[in-house]
Amino acid sequence: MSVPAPRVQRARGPGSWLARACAVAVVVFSAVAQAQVGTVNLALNRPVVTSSAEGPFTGNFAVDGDAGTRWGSAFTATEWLQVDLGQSTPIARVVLTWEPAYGRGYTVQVSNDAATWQDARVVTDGDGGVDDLTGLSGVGRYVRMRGVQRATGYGYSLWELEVYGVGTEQLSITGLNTGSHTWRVRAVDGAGNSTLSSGPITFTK
Ligand SMILES: [Ca+2]
Repeated sequence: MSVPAPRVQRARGPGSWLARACAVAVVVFSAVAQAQVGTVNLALNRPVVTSSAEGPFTGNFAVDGDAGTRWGSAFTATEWLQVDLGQSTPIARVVLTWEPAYGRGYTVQVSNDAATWQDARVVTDGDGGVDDLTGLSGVGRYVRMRGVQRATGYGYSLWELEVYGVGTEQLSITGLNTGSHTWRVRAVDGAGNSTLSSGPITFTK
C-alpha cells in the first residue's frame, strides 16, 4: 500500500549555530517508514444501517463476528449495507464474506457523514466467497457496500463485513550521532496537510 512517508523534523533550539548545524545534518540521515494494515476489525459489533433486510436476516449479523449468521437484502440490485465505525479513520482493507447470494458488481465506499460517499473500490467481476480488498486508501467514519449487480435472483447476503484501518507506523532513522536527541515528528499526507507531534521524543543513543 502507498502511504506517504512522514517527514521527521529536528526540534530546534533558539537559533544557535549548533541548532542550525544539527538541522542541516538531518538530511544525511536515512529514514524508512513502514505502514501496516491494522489487525483490529473496526466494524465488529458497530451500528449498521441497511437499505432492506430479508426477514430476520438483519444487518447487525454482518458485523457480529459470527461466520454462521448473515445479513440478507431484498431481491433488488441496488441494496446496500453501511457500518458506522464511530470516528473518521483511514480505511486500508475491507473483507466481505459472501453467502451464495453474492454481489457480482458492487462498490465499497467511505463517508464521513453517511451522505456524501467516495469510492474506495469498485468491483465488477465478483465471484463470491471471500473478497479480501486490500490497498484501500479512503478515510471515513462510515463504510458501505453498495450493490450494483447481483449474481443470483436473490439479494445480497453477507456472512461478515470486516473493516481494517492503518496500523501503527514505524519510522527507523540511522546515522545518528552518539548522545542525546530530542525530536518532534511532522507528518505530511499526499495533499500537503501537515501535523506536528504534540510532544517531543527524547532519547539517548
Ligand atoms: Ca455474521
